[in-house]
Amino acid sequence: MKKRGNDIGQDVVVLHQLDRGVFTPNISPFPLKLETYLRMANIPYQNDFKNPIGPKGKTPWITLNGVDYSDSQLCLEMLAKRFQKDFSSHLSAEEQAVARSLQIMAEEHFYWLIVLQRFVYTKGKTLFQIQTSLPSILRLMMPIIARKVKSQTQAQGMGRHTKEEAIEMGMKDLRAMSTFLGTKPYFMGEKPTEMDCSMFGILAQVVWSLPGSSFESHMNGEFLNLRSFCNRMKSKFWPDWDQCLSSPQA
Ligand SMILES: N[C@@H](CCC(=O)N[C@@H](CS)C(=O)NCC(=O)O)C(=O)O
Repeated sequence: MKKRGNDIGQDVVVLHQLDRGVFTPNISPFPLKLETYLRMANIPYQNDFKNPIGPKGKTPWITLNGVDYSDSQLCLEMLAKRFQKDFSSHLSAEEQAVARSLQIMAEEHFYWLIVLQRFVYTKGKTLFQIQTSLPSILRLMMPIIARKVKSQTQAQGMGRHTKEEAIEMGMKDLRAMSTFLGTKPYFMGEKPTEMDCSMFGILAQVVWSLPGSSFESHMNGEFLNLRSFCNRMKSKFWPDWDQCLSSPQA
Protein backbone atom coordinates (compact mmCIF):
# COMPACT_ATOMS: atom_id res chain seq x y z
CA MET A 1 0.00 0.00 0.00
CA LYS A 2 1.60 3.27 -1.09
CA LYS A 3 1.82 6.08 1.40
CA ARG A 4 -0.19 8.61 -0.56
CA GLY A 5 -0.05 11.35 2.02
CA ASN A 6 -3.73 11.64 2.87
CA ASP A 7 -2.86 11.24 6.54
CA ILE A 8 0.05 13.66 6.37
CA GLY A 9 -1.78 16.95 6.14
CA GLN A 10 -2.72 19.50 3.51
CA ASP A 11 0.18 20.85 1.45
CA VAL A 12 2.79 18.58 3.01
CA VAL A 13 4.89 16.81 0.38
CA VAL A 14 5.60 13.10 0.79
CA LEU A 15 8.97 12.45 -0.81
CA HIS A 16 9.35 8.82 -1.81
CA GLN A 17 12.97 7.86 -2.10
CA LEU A 18 15.56 5.17 -1.40
CA ASP A 19 16.71 4.78 2.17
CA ARG A 20 19.54 6.98 3.45
CA GLY A 21 23.09 6.39 2.22
CA VAL A 22 26.21 6.07 4.34
CA PHE A 23 28.00 9.13 2.92
CA THR A 24 25.17 11.11 1.28
CA PRO A 25 21.51 11.28 2.39
CA ASN A 26 20.69 9.57 -0.88
CA ILE A 27 22.94 7.62 -3.25
CA SER A 28 20.82 8.72 -6.20
CA PRO A 29 21.37 12.29 -7.45
CA PHE A 30 17.70 12.92 -8.13
CA PRO A 31 16.14 12.43 -4.67
CA LEU A 32 19.06 14.40 -3.20
CA LYS A 33 18.32 17.22 -5.66
CA LEU A 34 14.60 17.23 -4.85
CA GLU A 35 15.06 17.07 -1.07
CA THR A 36 17.60 19.91 -1.30
CA TYR A 37 15.05 21.95 -3.27
CA LEU A 38 12.32 21.28 -0.67
CA ARG A 39 14.70 22.59 1.96
CA MET A 40 15.71 25.60 -0.16
CA ALA A 41 12.06 26.48 -0.78
CA ASN A 42 11.06 25.77 2.81
CA ILE A 43 8.25 23.48 1.69
CA PRO A 44 7.03 21.13 4.43
CA TYR A 45 7.74 17.49 3.59
CA GLN A 46 8.03 14.03 5.02
CA ASN A 47 10.13 11.20 3.70
CA ASP A 48 8.82 7.79 2.75
CA PHE A 49 11.66 5.30 2.35
CA LYS A 50 9.37 2.30 1.85
CA ASN A 51 8.08 2.98 -1.66
CA PRO A 52 11.04 4.47 -3.52
CA ILE A 53 9.99 3.55 -7.04
CA GLY A 54 7.20 5.63 -8.51
CA PRO A 55 4.61 5.26 -11.27
CA LYS A 56 7.25 5.86 -13.97
CA GLY A 57 9.48 3.11 -12.58
CA LYS A 58 12.08 5.54 -11.21
CA THR A 59 13.01 7.20 -7.95
CA PRO A 60 12.16 9.81 -6.64
CA TRP A 61 8.48 10.63 -6.79
CA ILE A 62 6.22 12.64 -4.55
CA THR A 63 2.65 12.74 -3.32
CA LEU A 64 0.98 16.05 -2.58
CA ASN A 65 -2.59 16.25 -1.30
CA GLY A 66 -3.22 12.68 -2.50
CA VAL A 67 -1.87 13.22 -6.03
CA ASP A 68 1.29 11.46 -7.25
CA TYR A 69 3.95 13.19 -9.33
CA SER A 70 7.06 11.59 -10.88
CA ASP A 71 10.48 12.83 -12.06
CA SER A 72 12.55 15.17 -9.91
CA GLN A 73 12.44 18.00 -12.43
CA LEU A 74 8.69 17.79 -13.08
CA CYS A 75 8.10 17.61 -9.32
CA LEU A 76 10.35 20.61 -8.72
CA GLU A 77 8.63 22.68 -11.41
CA MET A 78 5.17 21.75 -10.14
CA LEU A 79 6.14 22.65 -6.56
CA ALA A 80 7.74 25.93 -7.65
CA LYS A 81 4.46 26.95 -9.27
CA ARG A 82 2.23 25.59 -6.51
CA PHE A 83 4.18 27.22 -3.66
CA GLN A 84 5.25 30.26 -5.69
CA LYS A 85 8.95 29.66 -5.16
CA ASP A 86 11.12 30.87 -8.00
CA PHE A 87 14.80 31.23 -7.27
CA SER A 88 15.80 32.02 -10.87
CA SER A 89 13.62 35.03 -11.68
CA HIS A 90 16.58 37.40 -11.34
CA LEU A 91 18.44 35.57 -14.13
CA SER A 92 18.29 36.81 -17.71
CA ALA A 93 16.86 34.52 -20.39
CA GLU A 94 20.42 33.87 -21.56
CA GLU A 95 21.58 32.95 -18.04
CA GLN A 96 18.59 30.64 -17.66
CA ALA A 97 19.53 28.95 -20.94
CA VAL A 98 23.10 28.40 -19.69
CA ALA A 99 21.80 27.08 -16.36
CA ARG A 100 19.60 24.58 -18.17
CA SER A 101 22.44 23.44 -20.42
CA LEU A 102 24.75 22.82 -17.47
CA GLN A 103 22.04 20.96 -15.62
CA ILE A 104 21.31 18.73 -18.61
CA MET A 105 25.02 18.03 -19.07
CA ALA A 106 25.24 16.99 -15.42
CA GLU A 107 22.01 14.99 -15.20
CA GLU A 108 21.76 13.46 -18.65
CA HIS A 109 25.43 13.03 -19.60
CA PHE A 110 27.72 12.98 -16.57
CA TYR A 111 25.11 10.97 -14.63
CA TRP A 112 25.92 7.95 -16.81
CA LEU A 113 29.51 8.02 -15.59
CA ILE A 114 28.18 7.55 -12.05
CA VAL A 115 26.05 4.65 -13.27
CA LEU A 116 28.99 3.08 -15.16
CA GLN A 117 31.28 3.44 -12.16
CA ARG A 118 28.80 1.83 -9.79
CA PHE A 119 27.30 -0.92 -11.91
CA VAL A 120 29.76 -1.70 -14.71
CA TYR A 121 33.33 -0.85 -13.65
CA THR A 122 32.82 -2.14 -10.09
CA LYS A 123 29.94 -4.54 -10.93
CA GLY A 124 27.75 -3.14 -8.14
CA LYS A 125 30.19 -4.05 -5.35
CA THR A 126 30.66 -0.51 -4.00
CA LEU A 127 26.89 -0.10 -3.62
CA PHE A 128 27.07 -2.09 -0.40
CA GLN A 129 29.64 0.34 0.99
CA ILE A 130 27.56 3.42 0.26
CA GLN A 131 24.10 1.99 1.03
CA THR A 132 24.04 -0.53 3.87
CA SER A 133 20.27 -0.91 4.08
CA LEU A 134 19.98 -2.68 0.73
CA PRO A 135 18.23 -6.01 1.30
CA SER A 136 20.61 -9.00 1.23
CA ILE A 137 18.62 -10.50 -1.64
CA LEU A 138 20.06 -7.64 -3.72
CA ARG A 139 23.57 -8.89 -2.98
CA LEU A 140 22.61 -12.20 -4.56
CA MET A 141 20.84 -10.51 -7.43
CA MET A 142 23.58 -7.93 -8.08
CA PRO A 143 25.10 -9.72 -11.11
CA ILE A 144 21.64 -9.70 -12.75
CA ILE A 145 20.98 -6.07 -11.78
CA ALA A 146 24.43 -5.02 -12.99
CA ARG A 147 23.77 -6.72 -16.35
CA LYS A 148 20.43 -4.91 -16.66
CA VAL A 149 22.00 -1.53 -15.86
CA LYS A 150 24.87 -2.23 -18.27
CA SER A 151 22.33 -2.70 -21.04
CA GLN A 152 20.72 0.63 -20.04
CA THR A 153 24.12 2.34 -20.42
CA GLN A 154 24.47 0.75 -23.85
CA ALA A 155 21.00 1.87 -24.88
CA GLN A 156 21.84 5.40 -23.73
CA GLY A 157 25.19 5.18 -25.52
CA MET A 158 27.77 5.97 -22.84
CA GLY A 159 28.24 2.27 -22.12
CA ARG A 160 29.46 1.63 -25.67
CA HIS A 161 32.67 3.60 -25.11
CA THR A 162 35.83 2.15 -23.62
CA LYS A 163 36.33 2.98 -19.95
CA GLU A 164 39.13 5.39 -20.90
CA GLU A 165 36.96 7.20 -23.45
CA ALA A 166 34.01 7.47 -21.07
CA ILE A 167 36.15 8.75 -18.19
CA GLU A 168 37.73 11.34 -20.46
CA MET A 169 34.22 12.55 -21.36
CA GLY A 170 33.36 12.74 -17.66
CA MET A 171 36.53 14.70 -16.98
CA LYS A 172 35.55 17.17 -19.71
CA ASP A 173 32.11 17.58 -18.12
CA LEU A 174 33.62 18.21 -14.68
CA ARG A 175 36.12 20.65 -16.22
CA ALA A 176 33.26 22.56 -17.87
CA MET A 177 31.34 22.68 -14.57
CA SER A 178 34.43 23.75 -12.64
CA THR A 179 35.35 26.42 -15.19
CA PHE A 180 31.85 27.85 -15.22
CA LEU A 181 31.58 27.87 -11.43
CA GLY A 182 34.98 29.56 -11.11
CA THR A 183 35.14 31.50 -7.86
CA LYS A 184 31.39 32.09 -7.61
CA PRO A 185 29.70 30.61 -4.52
CA TYR A 186 26.86 29.13 -6.61
CA PHE A 187 26.65 28.27 -10.30
CA MET A 188 24.57 31.27 -11.27
CA GLY A 189 26.16 33.75 -8.90
CA GLU A 190 25.81 34.91 -5.32
CA LYS A 191 22.45 33.23 -4.66
CA PRO A 192 21.60 29.54 -4.98
CA THR A 193 19.04 28.70 -7.67
CA GLU A 194 17.12 25.55 -8.57
CA MET A 195 19.91 24.31 -10.81
CA ASP A 196 22.32 24.30 -7.87
CA CYS A 197 20.12 21.55 -6.38
CA SER A 198 20.66 19.49 -9.54
CA MET A 199 24.39 20.15 -9.61
CA PHE A 200 24.62 19.29 -5.91
CA GLY A 201 22.67 16.05 -6.43
CA ILE A 202 25.23 14.92 -9.00
CA LEU A 203 28.44 16.39 -7.57
CA ALA A 204 27.79 15.23 -4.01
CA GLN A 205 27.85 11.66 -5.38
CA VAL A 206 31.28 12.26 -6.91
CA VAL A 207 32.64 13.87 -3.74
CA TRP A 208 31.22 11.44 -1.17
CA SER A 209 29.51 8.41 -2.73
CA LEU A 210 31.65 7.18 -5.60
CA PRO A 211 34.46 5.32 -3.83
CA GLY A 212 37.47 4.42 -5.93
CA SER A 213 36.36 6.38 -9.01
CA SER A 214 38.83 8.05 -11.34
CA PHE A 215 37.21 11.38 -10.48
CA GLU A 216 37.64 11.18 -6.72
CA SER A 217 41.21 12.49 -6.47
CA HIS A 218 40.53 15.34 -8.93
CA MET A 219 37.86 16.68 -6.56
CA ASN A 220 40.74 17.52 -4.21
CA GLY A 221 42.83 19.01 -7.01
CA GLU A 222 41.72 20.45 -10.32
CA PHE A 223 38.06 20.47 -9.28
CA LEU A 224 38.47 21.67 -5.72
CA ASN A 225 35.95 24.46 -6.35
CA LEU A 226 33.29 21.81 -7.08
CA ARG A 227 34.04 20.17 -3.73
CA SER A 228 33.82 23.59 -2.02
CA PHE A 229 30.48 24.16 -3.75
CA CYS A 230 29.22 20.84 -2.34
CA ASN A 231 30.38 21.78 1.14
CA ARG A 232 28.66 25.16 0.79
CA MET A 233 25.35 23.56 -0.26
CA LYS A 234 25.69 20.99 2.50
CA SER A 235 26.22 23.65 5.20
CA LYS A 236 23.41 25.86 3.91
CA PHE A 237 20.69 23.27 3.33
CA TRP A 238 21.79 20.22 5.29
CA PRO A 239 22.81 21.34 8.79
CA ASP A 240 21.53 17.91 9.89
CA TRP A 241 23.57 16.06 7.21
CA ASP A 242 25.22 13.66 9.67
CA GLN A 243 21.87 12.74 11.19
CA CYS A 244 20.59 12.01 7.66
CA LEU A 245 23.24 9.36 7.00
CA SER A 246 22.87 5.68 7.74
CA SER A 247 25.30 3.59 9.70
CA PRO A 248 28.21 1.99 7.78
CA GLN A 249 27.31 -1.29 9.51
CA ALA A 250 24.66 -3.39 7.82
N1 LIG B 1 14.78 12.00 -14.79
C1 LIG B 1 14.54 11.26 -13.58
C2 LIG B 1 15.68 10.30 -13.36
C3 LIG B 1 15.44 9.38 -12.18
C4 LIG B 1 16.35 8.16 -12.23
O1 LIG B 1 17.00 7.87 -13.24
N2 LIG B 1 16.38 7.42 -11.14
C5 LIG B 1 17.13 6.18 -11.12
C6 LIG B 1 18.03 6.14 -9.89
S1 LIG B 1 19.38 7.23 -10.06
C7 LIG B 1 16.16 5.01 -11.02
O2 LIG B 1 15.14 5.11 -10.40
N3 LIG B 1 16.48 3.90 -11.66
C8 LIG B 1 15.69 2.72 -11.56
C9 LIG B 1 15.60 1.98 -12.86
O3 LIG B 1 15.98 2.56 -13.90
O4 LIG B 1 15.14 0.85 -12.84
C10 LIG B 1 14.40 12.23 -12.42
O5 LIG B 1 14.91 13.36 -12.51
O6 LIG B 1 13.73 11.91 -11.44
